[in-house]
Amino acid sequence: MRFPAEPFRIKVVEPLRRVTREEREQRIAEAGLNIFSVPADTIYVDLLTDSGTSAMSDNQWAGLMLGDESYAGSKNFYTFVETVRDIFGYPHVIPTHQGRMAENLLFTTLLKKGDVVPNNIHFDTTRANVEAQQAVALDLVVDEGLDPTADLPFKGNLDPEKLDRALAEHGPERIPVVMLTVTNNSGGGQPVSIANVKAVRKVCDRYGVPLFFDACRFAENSWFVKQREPGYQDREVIDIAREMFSYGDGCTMSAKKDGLVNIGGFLAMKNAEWAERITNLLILVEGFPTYGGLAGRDLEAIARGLREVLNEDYLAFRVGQVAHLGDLLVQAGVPIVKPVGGHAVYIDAKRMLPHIPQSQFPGQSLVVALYREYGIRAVEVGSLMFGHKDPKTGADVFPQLELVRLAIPRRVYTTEHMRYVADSVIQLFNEREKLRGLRLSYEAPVLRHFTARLEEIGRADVARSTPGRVEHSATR
Ligand code: P70
Repeated sequence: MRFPAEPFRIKVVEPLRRVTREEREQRIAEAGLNIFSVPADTIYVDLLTDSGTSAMSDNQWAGLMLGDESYAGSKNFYTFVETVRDIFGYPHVIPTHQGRMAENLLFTTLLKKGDVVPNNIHFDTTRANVEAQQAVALDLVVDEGLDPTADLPFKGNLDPEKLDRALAEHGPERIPVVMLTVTNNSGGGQPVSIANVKAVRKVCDRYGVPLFFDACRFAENSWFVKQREPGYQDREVIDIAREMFSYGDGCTMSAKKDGLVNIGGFLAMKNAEWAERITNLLILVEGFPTYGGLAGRDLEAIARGLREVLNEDYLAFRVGQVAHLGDLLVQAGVPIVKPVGGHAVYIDAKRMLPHIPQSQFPGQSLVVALYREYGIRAVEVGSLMFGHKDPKTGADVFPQLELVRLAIPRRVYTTEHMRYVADSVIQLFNEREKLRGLRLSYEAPVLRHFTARLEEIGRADVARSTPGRVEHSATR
């Protein structure tokens, strides 16, 4: 084992139900081949998301008991604000029930029709919240960030030259904010370097435009900086995080990731006038400013989670466990995005399934097979999530990357679970020519992947009768 063993022991366990292949076959058919519609208790290893799926520590659970549920002025709010200020450095802290509400409040307040928001790559909810204001979400990641084979340390970087061109072309008056997503989820969980943050800040300053972080996975990003960026090896991760945020004007945060909680988020910023406008909106849609859609106990759990996530033993294990899964797949020849990101392994479905055209959702085809054959839930980050019709020509537009994400919940699965996942993916890889394309039978106008229904084109029974396939007692 080339990474540290779990720096925790298990005090409470959640038993997993045994489910037969036949039941899964039926469940996924009923779900219209949409993995979001499958009951979670029919899944053995659930890698749908690392969001809101963390195991909280005994310290966080103890914090829940100290929840002060006063409508206004809960003591947990003050602990929460103090913690966010200490790590992020922004004076105005606004709690929200999760990340997308932070995005919604920010963009509703700042954007008007026709505005443009640059980002390294917008994640789905961020893009949808920009577009809901009839503004344009511009992805300006460095070119190598879109090349799954380029094994480089900071593929999440935003290209400062592309940003400069965008600002010159659209004018700073149409760009109210520049965003930087750390780590860059849609590009494979790749980190952004501090040098890049500084370079982006410089361009923003030249045009007088503020810089905000989408900070969901800030601790994992800071860990990568410590591992990979010259000059940061001897710095504490918390100091790296503080330095990174010092170059920004604020952040949106989904605490469901690096807050190590099951629900929660926040906005934090320097600008008092924006904070006031957003707070007024918060009262309308979330709640009083000292709870913002959360219980007092949730605020306490976030405050404690934000400290724990910066523990370097935890981060070494966390990022190491994800990398270990990636290594097992690489050794077997499975094409994945390299290097492995902080929270997930991304399988390159375009290269794994070249016989399925992007118009037939190769990524989703793999997702369906992983559930049906092995009880594993992954998520497609490709043509189903990001494909759309060109508003002018009506032609299908597909994203450059067609990925299947195996997102690893924090502190939830053991290394043996990772081996089971690796064995399963490798089996499917060895039988990949049996996978078939899919077609859509229903799609919603926005964020279609959550509710879409699909059908298999020329259904083939993958692996069912193949000798030597992985059997796992827990799923048979
Ligand atoms: C994920 C989840 C959420 C997210 C994010 C970034 C960079 C904002 C948000 C919104 C979403 C998801 C995707 C597929 C399946 C399940 C869930 N990302 N910015 O897993 O935060 O969810 O709290 O509103 O990654 O990557 P929130």
